Amino acid sequence: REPLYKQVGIIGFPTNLGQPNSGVQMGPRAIRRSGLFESIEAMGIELVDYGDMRVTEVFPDPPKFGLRHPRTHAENAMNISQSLQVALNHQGKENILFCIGGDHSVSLGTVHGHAQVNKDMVLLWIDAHADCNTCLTSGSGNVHGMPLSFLINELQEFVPRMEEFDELRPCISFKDIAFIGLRDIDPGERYLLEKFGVTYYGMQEVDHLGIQEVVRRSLQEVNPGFKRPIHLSFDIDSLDPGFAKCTGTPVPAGLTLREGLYIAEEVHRTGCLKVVDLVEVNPDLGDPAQSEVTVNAAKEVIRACFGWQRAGIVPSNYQIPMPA
Ligand code: B3U
Ligand code: MN
Ligand code: MN
Repeated sequence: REPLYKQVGIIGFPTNLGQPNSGVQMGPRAIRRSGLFESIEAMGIELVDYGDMRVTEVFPDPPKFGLRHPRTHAENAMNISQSLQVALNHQGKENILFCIGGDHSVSLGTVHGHAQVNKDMVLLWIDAHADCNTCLTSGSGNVHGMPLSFLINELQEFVPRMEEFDELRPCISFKDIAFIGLRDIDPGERYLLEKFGVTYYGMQEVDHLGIQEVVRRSLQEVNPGFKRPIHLSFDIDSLDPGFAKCTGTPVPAGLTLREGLYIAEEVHRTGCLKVVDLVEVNPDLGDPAQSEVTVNAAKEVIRACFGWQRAGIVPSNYQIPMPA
């Protein structure tokens, strides 16, 4: 089978101020060294590496409404959005772009940027957490648990105005988002998910229905007929800590690597997958063996997104050896 994509783009966003642990800014570097590029080459797909965007830290930057580093996040999000729009316009619509974090605050910029280019995009959020806290419902003040509150139209009445974020207009509706893998949801988040009748499949639903049905329903609900571009935001902490220990907030009883790969493979198969975030890999947490397991899981999810098959692939230049 011919690959669906001619070109894979990669862009690194080494943020870490969306959460308290240092090390997550090393995600792009670790994932670039994981053997990912060899897989891209083996499939005969062209790689365009846009490098890492420079992340800035603004001083002074006291919390607002409990939200830590508001000016820093607003500025980085606008820069991420811009970089992503430039890369997407450069790549052309038929290709796929990977955004490597960094913590999940990067999606504040990536989803915003993607929505400017593909106005009708839908969003799949694969995560242990719902990341839709407002700064008022958040118990932590960490922006990696809040990116969706700035992006979702319906949530704006619950978010206090912060002039720093004025340019970051909301760009997506709850009905265009499906969540999979949730198992650590804060009360305010659960309230909002219920209030707006959001499509979400927590681990209880994954156990009840099976991953196949969960993915089928998620796609059917947000993207019937596979007509709209898909943004897949994959937080590595959606996976069980047995497969991804090296992340800031691991939560037990998560997706197996097989379930994670199945999601990526099925979303790939729709032909609509345009942008993928792979976030929250922190190679500095845990021991070196766990770090390797986590980075490898990220690599496997990424390559499933661009069409790598677990049954193996035939490299584009493969020649079958023949007897003389
Ligand atoms: N919901 C909690 C915890 C959390 C969110 N995202 C991650 N952890 N990775 C919060 O801080 O908002
Ligand atoms: Mn997340
Ligand atoms: Mn998470």
